[in-house]
Amino acid sequence: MPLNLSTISKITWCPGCPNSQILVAMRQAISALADSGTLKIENLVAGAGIGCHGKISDYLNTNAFTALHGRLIPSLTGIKCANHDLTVIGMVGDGDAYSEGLEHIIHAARRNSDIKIFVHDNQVFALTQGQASSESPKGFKSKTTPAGSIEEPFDAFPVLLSSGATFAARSYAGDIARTKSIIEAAIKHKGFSFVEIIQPCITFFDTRDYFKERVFWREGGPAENQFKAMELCKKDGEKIPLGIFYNVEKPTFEEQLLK
Ligand SMILES: Cc1ncc(C[n+]2csc(CCOP(=O)(O)OP(=O)(O)O)c2C)c(N)n1
Ligand code: SF4
Ligand SMILES: [Mg+2]
Repeated sequence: MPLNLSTISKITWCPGCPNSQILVAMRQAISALADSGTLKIENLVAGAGIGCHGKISDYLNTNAFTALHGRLIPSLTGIKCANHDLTVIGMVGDGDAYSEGLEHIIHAARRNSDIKIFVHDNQVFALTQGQASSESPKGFKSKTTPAGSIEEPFDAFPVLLSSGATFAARSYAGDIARTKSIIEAAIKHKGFSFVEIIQPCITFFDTRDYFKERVFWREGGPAENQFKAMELCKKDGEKIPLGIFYNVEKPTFEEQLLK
């Protein structure tokens, strides 16, 4: 069954918002997986958090829901536990995944829960109009940090890799083709997949030029262990590597539940 887009809601993101690029990549990945027989659309559950990113679940036309802010990930784990036949994906903001509710992503990685998490990382609370998030860079000026943020941003990669994530990747929304490939690989992966997608917010924190100059696709395959993966994903001075850093198979939380 192909992805039917005939009845989706009206798109209300700001014109030009890079969330639209993630939406296109997500639709293309889901359609490709359905066409190849890897995924049944009727078995796909697409959850989202509360934030601008969260509207994406309205625009996919799959089984979808939005969770309480900061509580998407335990909802996804519960859904997968209840029905192992479902493919469970979640689109979540940097505020939703890394600020309020940070503990959930760590425990999902630790359990190797068979859910796929896509973080729309725009380094800001966009829906609530531009406050600093735990991803905002030091010095970021906003309504809550008028003199500039005095905090260093949170880096999820070392935390999630050391917690047990079995798939870790970073992408850039502006590169739809590669984002689509990474989403496909993350959905195919059996176990916990973590993909951080850099997604500028053109209204409250327009980082398009900043990232265009700094992101690059690294050569070579994923690392053979989590410590090497931490090296691969590290920002090298001003340069920001993109790609799949880690992809290994381990027993999942859900498949061990009924043993
Ligand atoms: C429990 C709870 N706390 C706080 C809020 C207010 N709130 C709504 S969206 C949001 C931040 C959204 O930021 P992010 O998750 O990064 O998503 P974005 O809008 O940037 O896509 C906050 C704090 C809420 N709705 N519910
Ligand atoms: S506020 Fe930012 S993230 Fe939200 S729709 Fe507009 S550009 Fe996109
Ligand atoms: Mg955000």
